[in-house]
Amino acid sequence: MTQGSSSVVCCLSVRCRSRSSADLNLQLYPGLQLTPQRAFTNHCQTYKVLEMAMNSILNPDDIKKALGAFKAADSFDHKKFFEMVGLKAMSADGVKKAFHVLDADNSGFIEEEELKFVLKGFATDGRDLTDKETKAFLQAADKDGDGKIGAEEFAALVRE
Ligand SMILES: [Ca+2]
Ligand SMILES: [Ca+2]
Repeated sequence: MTQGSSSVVCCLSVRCRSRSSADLNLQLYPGLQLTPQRAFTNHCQTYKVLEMAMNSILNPDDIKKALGAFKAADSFDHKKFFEMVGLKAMSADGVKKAFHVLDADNSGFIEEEELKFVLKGFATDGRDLTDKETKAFLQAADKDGDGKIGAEEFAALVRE
């Protein structure tokens, strides 16, 4: 997992519902070996790719435990979740990497729509957040009030 890794590795970020190739954004992730073509063969495997990327940052067992703790609708608590998955104690670099995984369309922000599916960025079987949870999560993170979560807002939130 060094920056100087010789293998060029790509993470394909494309929303499941969109088939437009214009939505394709390539992101570099150390440690992932999927080619864009292979990932795009089944664009609904996107979350699988995100999961793999997240597993290279966090401990999969911790992710599993954290997802299990918030299985019930409207039970999501971002503070406890970030602590359980190990993000709270993670280096700034690791938090940044996690942010880029969760920014599925690579726009530089986690928008409300991405936030709703944010648990799928940790594991493909992660549930969707309810509208109430999504709004509360966004409100907690969105300090500048632009309706989306930037990298710095995300970093601040996981440290809370
Ligand atoms: Ca985004
Ligand atoms: Ca914001």
